[in-house]
Amino acid sequence: MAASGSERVAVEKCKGINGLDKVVLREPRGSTAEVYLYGAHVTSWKNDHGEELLFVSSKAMFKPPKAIRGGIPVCFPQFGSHGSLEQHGFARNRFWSIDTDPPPFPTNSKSFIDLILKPSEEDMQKWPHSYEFRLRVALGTGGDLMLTSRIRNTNADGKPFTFTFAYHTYFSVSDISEVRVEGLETLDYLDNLQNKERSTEQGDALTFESEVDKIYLGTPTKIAILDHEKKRTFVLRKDGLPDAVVWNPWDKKAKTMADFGDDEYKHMLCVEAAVVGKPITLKPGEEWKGRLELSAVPSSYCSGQLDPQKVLQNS
Ligand code: TA6
Repeated sequence: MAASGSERVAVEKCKGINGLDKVVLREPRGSTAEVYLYGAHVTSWKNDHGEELLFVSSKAMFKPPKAIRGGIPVCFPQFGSHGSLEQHGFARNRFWSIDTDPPPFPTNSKSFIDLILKPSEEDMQKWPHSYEFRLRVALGTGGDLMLTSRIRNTNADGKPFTFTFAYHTYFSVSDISEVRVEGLETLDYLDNLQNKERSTEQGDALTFESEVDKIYLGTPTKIAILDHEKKRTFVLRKDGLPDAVVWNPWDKKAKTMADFGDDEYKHMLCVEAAVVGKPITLKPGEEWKGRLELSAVPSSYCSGQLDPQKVLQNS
């Protein structure tokens, strides 16, 4: 029965693009989020004005085995080309299930879904390890989006395994040349455009005027993305995810991507909570937890003088 205006269903299972299963989360004040079981992929996060906060390409293919271009792909058990597996691992192009019996995990949100991924025979050929990957996607009161991953080593042969990981978040921005990122100043990074060469970031906020593909090591747990035009600040909080990747393909790379529009680089920025520099190793029975919390707050911004500390402190 379709929900009436007043009666908002907090968690709705339905069909999305190409008939793929998805779950819609609704929060009483109006925020929403959408998650596809294909890749446990968040493809939409809207505030209580119905404004979309995540970027999804108009050319995104909702067709396995291609990963969905945009939203929040989950990179596991390998980030990028940091290993012998396919780029960004295989979790983002697998069908996940709804976890009907998750271990206790208290939350004060009513709008959440638990998803689970276990290895298939095919995966075991590529990555010979048993694991349980549980992902909870939740909408908090006030519309914050929370993703919590719990990965457990269930190998019966006593073998540990090692992995890297990222929430590859595509933020929707008004104009990339007007965006600043606060919290990564003076940090060391690996430059993916310079053969992963290690360098140190300059002292000011990041701004964007060309292709960028950097892995910042050992970042603060809070990073701010300020969208000047929209007077909006995304605050990214992370736990168990020491690194952060910043990516924008800019014009040339954009033209080489079939599932990405030539000018779409102007309206997106990836800032990804990640574990890359120091991969995680789990012995059988051990569990790792990685949590991401995203908020979108009005920027206390006026006439060119940004006070990063105020943004990071107040939010
Ligand atoms: O996170 C940045 C990055 O690793 C870039 O190197 C770029 O390749 C991007 O991910 C997108 O990767 P994809 O495999 O989704 O095309």
